[in-house]
Amino acid sequence: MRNQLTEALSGAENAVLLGHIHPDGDCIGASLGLYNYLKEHMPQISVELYLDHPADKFSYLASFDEIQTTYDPEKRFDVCITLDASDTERLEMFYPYFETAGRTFCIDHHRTNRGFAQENCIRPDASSTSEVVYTLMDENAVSRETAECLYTGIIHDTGVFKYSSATRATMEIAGKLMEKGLDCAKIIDDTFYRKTYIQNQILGRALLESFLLMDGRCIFSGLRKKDLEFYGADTNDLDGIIDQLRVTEGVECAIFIYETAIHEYKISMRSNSIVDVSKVAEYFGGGGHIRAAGCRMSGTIYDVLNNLSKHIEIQLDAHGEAGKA
Ligand SMILES: [Mn+2]
Repeated sequence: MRNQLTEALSGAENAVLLGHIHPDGDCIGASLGLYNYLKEHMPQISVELYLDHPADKFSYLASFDEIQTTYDPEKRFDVCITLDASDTERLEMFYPYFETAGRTFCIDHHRTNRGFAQENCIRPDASSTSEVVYTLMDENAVSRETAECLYTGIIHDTGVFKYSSATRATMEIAGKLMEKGLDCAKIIDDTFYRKTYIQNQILGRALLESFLLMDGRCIFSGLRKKDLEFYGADTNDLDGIIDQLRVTEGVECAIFIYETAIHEYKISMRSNSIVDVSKVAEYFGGGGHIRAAGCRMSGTIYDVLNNLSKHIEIQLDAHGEAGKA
């Protein structure tokens, strides 16, 4: 089968797979899925996968132990494949592998991705990069191990098939992956719903600290570095906070921010039906999707909140005006 993937790898002796900084379930699932697939079906190519601190809860995925986490300046690769990274900055410390590779191929589903590689397979209508990766594979050649990786990725980027990004195509692919013999209920519980004690504590703290604004149409919560330190939480422990904020009754838009260094914040935004949060994130140098996006900002918690809320309010007001017309 010839497609963009086999074209990109033709004649290569070695290849490197890269994801984005703070890799999420989709990034880890898509890159490990492709890694396993290439090892199984293109053994003539030596493949390496580099990710920044993948969370241990994904250690049940095949070849998780083979993920490399530190950059080696001595290494050069014939081909570099990036997965789930919307721009080259998201490759962070592994960017030099991309820069020095003989050929580059980008596989992604972020709307804001401008196609930064020589070859690009960017499908903004796909639920996840894991879904895109599946379409580049020979269906019959997908092993149970590879299927488990891709299924995990789809689960994570669709909030267990709940977000509007989960289409009929997503469900059909997930169905084909299930048929490879996956214990889907266990995957969903273990990687999506199970929380450590610390994660429950920090979730509780974030909910206690939250407050409503814009007549209850927006909810905001912010955690400082010292809050994370108090609970012994790291950034991997913050998954799911934004989703709980989003389902607050009456809320259209949720914002969750946490401090990464003094007066430096990482921002996550979600919306339900009106606000295009990717526009807001892009304005501040970030990116994402209409209903889920993020960026980084500096200042105090209140500077960040004021700057974001201006942009959100404009969209809410414009929607209100359009409704009256
Ligand atoms: Mn993704």
